[in-house]
Amino acid sequence: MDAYDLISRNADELVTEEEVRDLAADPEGKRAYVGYEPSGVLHIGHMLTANKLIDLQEAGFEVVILLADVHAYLNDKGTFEEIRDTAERMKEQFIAYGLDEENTEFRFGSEFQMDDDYVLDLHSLELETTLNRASRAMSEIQSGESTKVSQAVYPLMQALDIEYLDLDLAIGGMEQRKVHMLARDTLPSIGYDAPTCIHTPLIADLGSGEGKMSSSKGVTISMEDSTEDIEDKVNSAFCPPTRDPEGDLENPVLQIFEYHVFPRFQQVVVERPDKYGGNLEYDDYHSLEDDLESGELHPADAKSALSSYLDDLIAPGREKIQQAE
Ligand code: IYR
Repeated sequence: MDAYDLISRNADELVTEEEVRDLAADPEGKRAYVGYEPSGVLHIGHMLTANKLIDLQEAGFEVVILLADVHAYLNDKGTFEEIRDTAERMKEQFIAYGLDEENTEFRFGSEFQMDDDYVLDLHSLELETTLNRASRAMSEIQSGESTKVSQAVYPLMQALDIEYLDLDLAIGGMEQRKVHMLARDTLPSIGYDAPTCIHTPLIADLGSGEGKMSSSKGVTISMEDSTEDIEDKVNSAFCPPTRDPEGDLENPVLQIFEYHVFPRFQQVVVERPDKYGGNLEYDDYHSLEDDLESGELHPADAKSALSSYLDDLIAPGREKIQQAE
C-alpha cells in the first residue's frame, strides 16, 4: 500500500485531500498527533484513532500523543492530580496496543500550555473568536449541559496545541471536526498556518447501532474487559445482515471489523464446524461484508470471530492494567 493509501484509509474526512497528498509525497519525519482527555483506560474510541497513528508510523511519520490534562480539567473531569494519575496509566496501554515505542512522543498539555507565549497567543485567539463559534465547536465534546467559560477556552487551546507541538497533521474522530475547522479559520489570523486534519469515523453504540459508542452511555469495549466481557458484549451486539440498516442506524459489528480488525490482521478466519460449511477466510473487509449480506456468513459466526480478534488486540493492554493494580 502506498503512503497516501495508508494515511487516508478508513478516514471519514481529509481536510484537505490535497494537503494530505502533499504530506504523503514526503512523509519521512513529518509529525502527526492525537490529543486525548485522560480517562485511565483505553476504550474502542481511543483505539480507533490509535490505529490511524499506527498507519502513520508505518508511513514514516513521527507520532505525538497529547495527554490533554488541562483540557480534561477545563471539561470538568476531576481534580488536576486525579487527571495526571489517569494520564500516566494510559501510556503503557498505547504501547501495548501496538504503537511503536521508539517513535511515540507522549506529552502532557500542562508541560507547555501555561508558558507565557502560549497564554498570550491564547488571548489573541480569544480576541479573534466569538463565544458563539467557540461553543458551537464544543457541541460534540463537552460533558455538561450549560456552557462554561472554560468550554469556550478549550477549543482555542486545542487549536494552539497544533502550533506549539510543531505538528504537520492533526488526527481526531469526527466529533473533533468543528474544533479543527475553528483552528483552520483562526490560526492564520494570529500568524500561523492552517492545520491539515484527518477525521476518523465514529463507531455506533454496540447494543443499538445508534449514534456513537461512548464510555459514558451505552455499551463500549475497553482494555479492562475480560475475554468473557468481550464475548458477552459482542454476542448481544446489534448486527443486522447489512452495513446500512434503516434510518440512522449502523452495523457496529461490521464497523469494528472494518476499522479495527482488518487494518491489524492480514487475514481474518471465521471458524465454523464442517457441517456448517467449514472455515471462511477473508483477505479484505468487503468480502466479509458481502458474505454477511448474502447470508453466506451467519451473524453469530461473525460475532464469535470478532470477539476473538478483539480479544487479541486488547490482551496486551489488559495485562498492563492488571500488572499496575
Ligand atoms: N478534544 C479532545 C482532547 C484534545 C484533543 C486535542 I487533538 C488537543 O490538542 C487537546 C485536547 C477530546 O475530546 O478528547
